Amino acid sequence: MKKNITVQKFKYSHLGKDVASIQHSLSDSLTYTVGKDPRTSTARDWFNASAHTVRNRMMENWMDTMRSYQRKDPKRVYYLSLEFLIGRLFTSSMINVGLYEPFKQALDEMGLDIEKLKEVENDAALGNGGLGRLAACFLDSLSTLDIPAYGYGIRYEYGMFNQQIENGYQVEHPDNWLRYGNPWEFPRGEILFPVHFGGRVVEYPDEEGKIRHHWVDTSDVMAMAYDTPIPGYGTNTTNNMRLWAAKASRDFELQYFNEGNYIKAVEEKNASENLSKVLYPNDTTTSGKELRLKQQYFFVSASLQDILHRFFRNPDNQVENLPDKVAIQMNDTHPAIAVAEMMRLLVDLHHCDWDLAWKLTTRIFSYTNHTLLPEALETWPVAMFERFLPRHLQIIYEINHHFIRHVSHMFPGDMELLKRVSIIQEEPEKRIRMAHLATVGSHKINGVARLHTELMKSTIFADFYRIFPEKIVNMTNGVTPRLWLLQANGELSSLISSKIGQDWITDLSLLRKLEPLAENAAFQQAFSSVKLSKKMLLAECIENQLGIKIDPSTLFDVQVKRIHEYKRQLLNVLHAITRYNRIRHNRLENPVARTIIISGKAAPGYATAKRIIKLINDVAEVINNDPAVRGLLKLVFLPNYSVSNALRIIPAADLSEQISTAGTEASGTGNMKLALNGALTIGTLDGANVEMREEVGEDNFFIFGLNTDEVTTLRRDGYNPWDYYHGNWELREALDMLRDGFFAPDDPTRHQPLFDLLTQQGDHYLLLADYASYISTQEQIDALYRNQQEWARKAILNVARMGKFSSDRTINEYARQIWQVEPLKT
Ligand code: 26Q
Repeated sequence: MKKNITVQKFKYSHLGKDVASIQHSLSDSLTYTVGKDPRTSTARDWFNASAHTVRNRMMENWMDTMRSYQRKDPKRVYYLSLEFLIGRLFTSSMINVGLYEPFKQALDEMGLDIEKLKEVENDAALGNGGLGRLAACFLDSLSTLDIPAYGYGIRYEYGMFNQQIENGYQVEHPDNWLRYGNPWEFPRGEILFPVHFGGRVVEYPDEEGKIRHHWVDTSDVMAMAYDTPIPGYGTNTTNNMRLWAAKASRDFELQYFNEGNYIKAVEEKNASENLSKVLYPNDTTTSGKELRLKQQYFFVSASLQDILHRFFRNPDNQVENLPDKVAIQMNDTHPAIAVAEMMRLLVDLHHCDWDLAWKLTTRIFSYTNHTLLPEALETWPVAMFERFLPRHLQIIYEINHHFIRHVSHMFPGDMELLKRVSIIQEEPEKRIRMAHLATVGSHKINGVARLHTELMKSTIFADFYRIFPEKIVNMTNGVTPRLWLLQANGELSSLISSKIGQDWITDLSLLRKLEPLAENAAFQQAFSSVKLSKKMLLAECIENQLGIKIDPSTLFDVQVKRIHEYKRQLLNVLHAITRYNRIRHNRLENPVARTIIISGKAAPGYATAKRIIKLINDVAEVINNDPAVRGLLKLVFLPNYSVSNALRIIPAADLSEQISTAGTEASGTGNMKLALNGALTIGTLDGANVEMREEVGEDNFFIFGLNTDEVTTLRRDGYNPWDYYHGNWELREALDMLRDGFFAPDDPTRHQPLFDLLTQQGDHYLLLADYASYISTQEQIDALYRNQQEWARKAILNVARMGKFSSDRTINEYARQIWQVEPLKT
């Protein structure tokens, strides 16, 4: 860390937010920052000038916030996440600092179209899906609520891959999002921490004869900070998201001098910088790759060094007070190595004794669980730890030793219990269970919806619930209304504000004031025409992109999320096929025209998910080109689901598909975004659907299928998908079409593996068991759609009753019940 220089004369510009000041800054930025002549400037040049103009107007608040944190040294929250799925920042930043309207006008007057400039920006797609987007929504809420907070993560050079569809198949392309630079980040060349790997541990006695540990002969990588300001909405608080990039340490250059092997030195330098190269695109099955574990330790180590450095900068702070100033939230187990790293820093470097260090550590940390699926629970081979985190391995063994002793005192003689809860899994190979490490090392662990938390207690964390009954708490997810309503749907936002004012933007529970308007015909009319205009925009987009014409007057039936068996996109396809059969064989009395829209990415190594994408495209090809369909059905797969695409799709949805097998979707957050934009939900009693239905009322929410208890019972009693196959001729008809290659005339066996999955292989996610209930619920939805007023009434009630699902409410709960942090106004 470099020494500061004191200056005599300094004052802020306090840049104006009026149209004239903005225009002045725009021409300054274009000339002096972008370095372009307006006569030869492109949309990208104007975007860059605009981004700088916006960014400059966040700096003073940002610095004031950081300065006030430094002066008052409040307790801070550190949100550690391998993922921040931010999306674009141009519009969000303008909205949050109150610049949007004057900025638009400034550009208008100059003859520039703000919509065109927005499209220039690449998404920061530094996340897979729900978990990453949740982290981004949380940052927005933390700033808006004036909570002293930092997001810590990795500055991946390549984010989530871009999905192209070629011949119906997913093809992945690298996301080189930084190619044209990133105007929102500030490289901090001086904020640089070494991160150690490998080497060995030596023990030595200190002056008092206590055994100490030195981790030596390591190879080091440097972590360099890149900071992005996160302004709150309507407040001065502007927090920091600090992302780490790997830089080779100088050692690599020295090696070159010492060994004279220039090429090798450069190769190794390169290899060490690979650490922050790419986001792993798996969202359920763990990759098991060494580089992934290295990424985890890399960002954890840098973040903890930074946190402790900040803590000890205040000379009044003593190590004993660490939990009074520091709360660290681990977003899933991905940063769970932080528990061992904190112990190492406290014991080996700060010479705390073990018991004190452990007390501090557990008071500081808390852990959020996002999944119950066994294949998603992270474990790492002990051998891998031995190789590059040898000291951490010792510490984990020590933690486990203390923990196991504690449990054996509580439950004497229960050896099976000890085996089950041990941080070390013994069979078939020795592995470290990261969820156990995170649980033992935290004072609170939380699920992300009430049902999910209850299932944690009764299933995968049942033993821990017995051992630490107070530890497991629920924090139902939420989404930020600034992005998912105000920005996604300016038209609906204006309509709402015209009736109830603007306070809903920071207090979403106020949407309840709309309830009486649900009965009002004029309001229903206005609401429906906003929806129609969003559907027209999406239709235009789809036609431009895919050449498919869709009719905005049809029911837009939307399923957008990662492609996974448990999310059951296949069930959606079975419905599409059934509907197609009913239409072409004239089995419908009064058909309702539908457009089924599906979007989402498959993990590149997930063969079944990729087959599902190909099937959707194959079925779409047949349905969309069969004249017998007579405009009553279209199926569209929209490529490359992303935050930006979500912002176009979600406001246009009439129906939201949340159809996971009960007990598998921890919460879901797309469900909240869609309902907030006036879509009705067809869903199972899973994740947050349960609480959404409770809020909006069962008459306004379409539930179908088995609940979690029924799922458990059916599986226990022996589920046989063939019973359903033989018991329902329409289901059999649809499945046989898969088996017989109806949708793959060029390769009739192509969809057989999917048929087999749902039949011979036991249909693990119980699609066939839920099929009949799903289809009949879809019929009820058709019936309701025929009555447009009634539909609008229910949709309005959904919007009015979504208040609970603001991430502001979620963050307030975390702040009070887990972090014990207070807001601090700047
Ligand atoms: C783990 C190890 C190695 C490589 C990758 C991963 C990995 C990465 C991302 C594992 C899981 C994820 C993401 C999980 C996720 O997005 N879960 C979702 O979290 C949402 C927010 O809580 C919930 O709403 C969803 O229900 C849940 O599926």
